[in-house]
Amino acid sequence: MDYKPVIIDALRVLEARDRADKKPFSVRAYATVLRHLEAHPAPIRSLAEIPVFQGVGEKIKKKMEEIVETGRLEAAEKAKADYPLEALALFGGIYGIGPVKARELVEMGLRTLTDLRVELHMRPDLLHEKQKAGLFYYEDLVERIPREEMREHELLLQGIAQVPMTIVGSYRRGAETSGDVDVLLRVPSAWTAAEGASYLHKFVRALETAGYMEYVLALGEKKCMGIARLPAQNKARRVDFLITPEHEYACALLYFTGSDMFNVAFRQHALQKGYTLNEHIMTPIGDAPAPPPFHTEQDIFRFLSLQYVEPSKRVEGAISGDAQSRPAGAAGLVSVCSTNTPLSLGISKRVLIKRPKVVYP
Ligand code: TTP
Ligand code: MG
Repeated sequence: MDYKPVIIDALRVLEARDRADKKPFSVRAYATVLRHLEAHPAPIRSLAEIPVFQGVGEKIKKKMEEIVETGRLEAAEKAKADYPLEALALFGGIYGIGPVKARELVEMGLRTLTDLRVELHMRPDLLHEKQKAGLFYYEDLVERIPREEMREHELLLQGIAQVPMTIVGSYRRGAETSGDVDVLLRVPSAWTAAEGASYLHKFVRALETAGYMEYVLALGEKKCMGIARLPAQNKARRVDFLITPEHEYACALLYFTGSDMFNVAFRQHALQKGYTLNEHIMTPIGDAPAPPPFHTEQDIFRFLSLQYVEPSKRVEGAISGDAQSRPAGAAGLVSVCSTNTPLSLGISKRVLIKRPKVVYP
């Protein structure tokens, strides 16, 4: 018998358990071995056929041995019994609900959205207002937005913004569907924070008046997160607006265009050149010279001696392989001066711990 599918299932359960328990290093270890196992071409029918993977420790190896010897993994059986993983994932997928709250709901015996809605009816303080909005809009918000609809958001917003704006994220990368509408609003560098905030508040008010913005989740000086709906559409969508002064615009455009994997590889490359990079600014480390002002993304690539990568090519750093090894795919960063040596980190999406999307001001 080939135990590989049993091993994969059991390790997936443990990965999910440790994600629920917020153990990122352990999650990463399971993700690594799972990636290797999924790519492993041969069956695993005996102890001798258990493959040795680089970076996979003794503990996980023992678990694979237990499965080959007994046909099951006790820790995974126990995890399945203790952790209703589907319910945890369901509740954790509601906007505003993190792993701790999801766990609390599951421990109360709740398993489905209906359970949660009924319980909330009896105990209105079970969720705070934003979580309630997340639950209310859940069915709409889990759906991805078709590109044609994204274009309609763009047209509507351009008509109201009164400052240059760009929809970034997956839309700018040319994706056929997007999870949300990420918008950068470019304002003059001379504006004070108060002027920026005043503009943002007026803009959001105008979106409400237009019947577009339906629920404001968070509104700060520079950022607004909300739930909006196009006039003729029946689905509510997540929208994020970010005020960016002109002198930070290139860095913001690069960062929020992503993808997140591309950003990781890009920042790593900047570090090698002696700079840290975030969504606002590039900063020299030690005695590296100060960078010039960046007006465009191309300026940033050029400064770091990289060939420009079109947004549509900014996909994962490289699809698989260990952090040190694999060369980049089409999206790999290519150094202009080092005879086209790919510089991607070769980080797989699975090992990347995404920062949580939900941010409360
Ligand atoms: P997201 O909207 O989370 O991602 P996305 O637009 O690429 O994908 P989706 O269609 O699912 O919405 O974030 C926008 C960009 O912000 C993302 O492409 C890159 C950057 N970002 C990071 O670099 N790291 C992160 O952890 C997150 C959440 C975003
Ligand atoms: Mg997005």
